[in-house]
Formats: sequence, C-alpha cells, structure tokens
Amino acid sequence: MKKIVFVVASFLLATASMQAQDFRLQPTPQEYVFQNDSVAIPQTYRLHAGNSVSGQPSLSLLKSLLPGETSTADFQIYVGTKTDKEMKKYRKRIPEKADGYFLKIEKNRIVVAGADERGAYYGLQTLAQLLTRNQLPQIEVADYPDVPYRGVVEGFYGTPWSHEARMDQLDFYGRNKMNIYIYGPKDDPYHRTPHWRTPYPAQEGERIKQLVNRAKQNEVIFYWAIHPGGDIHWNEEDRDLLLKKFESMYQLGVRGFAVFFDDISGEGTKADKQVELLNYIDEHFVQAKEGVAPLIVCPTIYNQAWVKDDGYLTTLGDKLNEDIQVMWTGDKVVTTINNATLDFVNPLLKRKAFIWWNYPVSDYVTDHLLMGPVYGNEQNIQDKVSAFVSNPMEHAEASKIALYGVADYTWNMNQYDSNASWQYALRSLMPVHTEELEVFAMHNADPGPSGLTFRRDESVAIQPALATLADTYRNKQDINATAYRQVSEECERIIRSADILLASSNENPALIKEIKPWLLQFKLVGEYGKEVLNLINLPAQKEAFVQSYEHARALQVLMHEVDSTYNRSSYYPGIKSGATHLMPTFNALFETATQRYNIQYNESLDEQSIFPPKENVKK
Ligand code: LOG
Repeated sequence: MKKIVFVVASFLLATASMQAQDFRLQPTPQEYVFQNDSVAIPQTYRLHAGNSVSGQPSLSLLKSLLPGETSTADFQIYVGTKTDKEMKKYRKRIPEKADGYFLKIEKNRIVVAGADERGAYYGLQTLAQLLTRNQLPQIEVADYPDVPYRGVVEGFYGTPWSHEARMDQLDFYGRNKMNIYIYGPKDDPYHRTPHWRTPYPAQEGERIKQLVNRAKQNEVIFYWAIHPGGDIHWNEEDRDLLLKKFESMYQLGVRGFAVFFDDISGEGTKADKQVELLNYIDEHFVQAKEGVAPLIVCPTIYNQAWVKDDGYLTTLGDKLNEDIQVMWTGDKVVTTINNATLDFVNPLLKRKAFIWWNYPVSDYVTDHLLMGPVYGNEQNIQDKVSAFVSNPMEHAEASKIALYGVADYTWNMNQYDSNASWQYALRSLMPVHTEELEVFAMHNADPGPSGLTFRRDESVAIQPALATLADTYRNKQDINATAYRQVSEECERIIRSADILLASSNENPALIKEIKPWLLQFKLVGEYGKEVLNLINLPAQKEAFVQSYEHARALQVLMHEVDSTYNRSSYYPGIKSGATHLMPTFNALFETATQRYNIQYNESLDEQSIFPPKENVKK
C-alpha cells in the first residue's frame, strides 16, 4: 500500500517551545499531516462518546488524559468507533484495518475515531503523546498497524519477570500500541514440568488475575502458555488435566491460551499426537467458551535449521484446525526474520507464521546485555506473518530498548528507521542522561560467540579507531595520533557515563538496578583502556611502565572479580561488557606492550591478560 506522509516543517519551527527535533510519534504513524497552527490544550470540553466505547479503556484513557469534561464547554471531543452515530461524519476517514484509527485536532474540536475499540484507544495514545507538548498541533492522523498482533512472549530461561515488572510492561505495551503478551517463562514450575498439571496456589493466581485486568486496561490480550511436552502422556487423563489447568486460568480471567512444545525430546514431540490434543483443545475449550482468542502453538520444530524430512511441519499444516496459530523463530533459533524463511514455512503450515523473535533474549549468553538497536528484520514481511512477538531478556526494563524498536517495526515496517527508534528508546528510558545511556548501550549490544551464532553490531563508532590503533601498534608503526586521541576520549566517556548512570538511579530505578553490575564492569573497561593507552606510550620509561602495568593488571583482577561476583545465573554466570571490540583491543595492546618490555629489559612480566577468563564455552 502506498503511504503518504506530510510533515510540515514550518509548523515545527514555528513552535519554539516544542524542541521539534526531539519530537517523534511512536510507533511511527502510517499517515499524518501537521498544519501550521496549534491549539491550546483544552482545560474543559464537551464529550461526545459513542456507545461502543462506553466503559471501555479508550474512554478511561481520555478521562485520565483530560479530566475537564463538562456539558457547557465550547471545545468538543468526539470519541467512538465506526459503528457509532457520533462518528458518521468521519467514517470514510477511518482506515479499514483492525486497530486502525483516525485522529483530527482542530481549533475547537478533537475527533478520535477507531476502526474498533482498540483503534480508538490507540488514537487516544497518539493524542497522549501530543499532549506532552505545551500546545496541541492541528493534525490529522490516519493510522493502523502493519502486523495484526504485536508484542512480547515472556519465553526465556532464567528468573521470570517480577509481578511489578509485568504490570509495568503491560502499561508500556498499551502506550506503544502492542496488543499481545504471552506468559510462558521457562522457569515458572506451573508453566512447565513439574507442575503444569497443577493450578497455581491462590496468591499466584491472584497475581495472574491482576495481570489480566491490567492487560485489559491497556488493550493487550493476555495469553497464558502451558509447556506440557517434557513428560506428557498421550492419554485422556493428561488431556483432561491440561484442560482443567486451562479452566483454572479461565476462571482467573485469562482469555488467550497457548501450548508450547519447544525444547523437548521423546514422546512429547510426536506431530500427530500434538495435533490431536491441540484440535481437541480448540474444539472443546477455545471454540466452546465465551470470548477466547485463537489458540497458539509453539511447535517442536520451530525454525528452519531443524527441519528434517519426517513430515512434522506438514502434519501440523495439514491437520491443525485452521484458526490455530503456529509459532516460528525464522531460519535458526536466534536470527532475524526474512522473506525466504516465510516463503519456506507458510506453505508447509498452510497459514501465516506467528513470529517468535528471539531478541533481545539473552538466556544463551546471560553474562551479556543486548542493548543495541533493533535491525536486520526485512521490512516488507507484513503480509506474510500473522503476528510478531519478541522474546526479551530476564531484565524487563533493559529489554524496553529493544521493545520500543519492535513496537515501531511491527506497526510500520516500510518506514522503520532502526537508529531513530533506538534513539527514541534511549531518550524515553533516561530522558536526562540519554547520552550516557547511549554510550553504555552501544558498547553492550553483541551476545558474542555462542552456539547460536547470532551477532549484533557493537562499539560501531569507535571500531575504526580501535582497529587503526591495534594494527599500527602490532606492526611497530608510529602510533596514529588521531586514533589514539579518539580511543582515549572514548575511555573518558565510558568512565564518565558509567559513573553518572550509577549515580542516577532516581531517574530510572528499575533500569539502573538491572544493569548495575554491567555498569561497574563498564567503568573498569574504560579505566583499563585508559591505562593500556598509557602503557603503549611508555616503552622508554622503565619505572613508569611498571607502574602503569601494575594498574592495568589490577584492573584485570577487578574485572575478574566483578565477573565472578555478580550474576550467578545457573545458565551463563558472569558480567561481560564491551567484550566484542573494546576488551579484545585493550588486551592485545596490553599483551604486545608487555612482550616488548620483557624483550627490551630482559624481564618476565606476565604477558597474558587474565580477563576475560579463557574457559567460556557457550550453548
Ligand atoms: C527456546 C526459548 C529460549 C530461546 C533462546 C524457542 C521457541 N524456545 O532454543 O525459550 O529463550 O531458545 O535461548 C529456545 O525459542 N530454545
């Protein structure tokens, strides 16, 4: 579909208080037109609300944004969906897409017209973003998502998110127009073996109830996933226990259900048995009960690299009831999503794949943080997927950096700009110390080598200087002054950013708490880099060299200590920071400088850098 985007720059320039360059609607709307004029934020207004939004999240959101409703005001606000008579005049302007909306702000009126209730809610979320300015722009927005279901699957190994983090995430999804959250943390014993058959204890059940309600307020569909394949018996007893568990979740308010068969072996993997169970659940539970969303399955073969000629996917595709959604992670377990893998799998599944995107999940490299931009997914796959959900890190707040990107990408693929979206995420998470967070995030982005072979760009801007420095030093050429200065400045920036972020926990307490061990490590990386730069400058000064060497060595010991003190995850314990470009370069410089010193003075300083430790074998 062709999209038209008009942004009238003069409007932005005309309104000095708006800091135009910082303003961005998120996710990027499909079409919008700014006029030159702006409108004062109405203190009072007369409300014309359609029946279809009465008692719905859209209306509650409006009332929380603008409390001044009265029957006498001049300013009018119209809210509704295309079926409401109040919307008659605007019906033609509403995009004919689920979750779509039309928003118009004029001198004396605001119109929010949804294709459906969720669309009206999203129109109000756009209004909410515009209300963060001093004045409202006169604007017309016609908007809808590219991907019908966008959101998160909490599907990682490791410590499940806390209740508070989940509540906060659901609000975040609402604000960013994501409409699905799938609960399936591997280490919740009631999700998987051993207790998938048992209902939650009362207190945990109560929490699920709260999550369901919070999801509803945010127009998010709350899915609860069960993972029975580790020890399921294909008999009536287990089938009925599974349905009983689902029934207990239904009683808590859950209206979306998923069955995960990933990462299992043995009996549970049989395609025909899985299909039989899933169709049974579909017919006797999902279809039979009031208001339940389509069933989702994560198959055992959920990525292209694992496909054999055993007909597993063909069986699912041919035999699963047609409204059952099937998850797919792409051409490998952890990868970016492209047309080729969808062209491969959709015909086998006989439906559009439901994408489970394994990013920014870090359970296969828990000693790393994945804080870089979201990039690499092809930007024209919208018509080949039924949904796109991201599997995050066990660090909920830090995962938002990627989730802002996922929300933006899935809403408006063609116009997705990964760097702009990343900048927006950094600014949203740390509005005051955005630059410091950017420095940290750019150097903590790559998972590093692992069996899953997924890599991300890291330390991009400083890479050329690091390479020049390392090459010239190794080849005994003169130290390149520019590269030296750039790396030196980067080390200063790293130290400064780490300190400032460590001291800024009041700006985003949850984020700083999650990343604190990595900030401590990051600061040491900066200090180590700085000392190594000293070291390579000092071959002629024996004493000064030894002092510098001792400090660099001490910093290696301290980094080792951070690495062996924090994050005792049973998966991959430890704390790695700047591990792809910064540390290897600093270590190479350290080692070469020490070798040369030993030769020159016939000494025997230990030439091996001791951090990171050598034994690091990953899944
Ligand atoms: C698991 C998932 C895990 C992810 C990354 C799927 C469908 N299942 O290899 O729980 O977080 O990889 O390690 C997986 O991706 N298995």
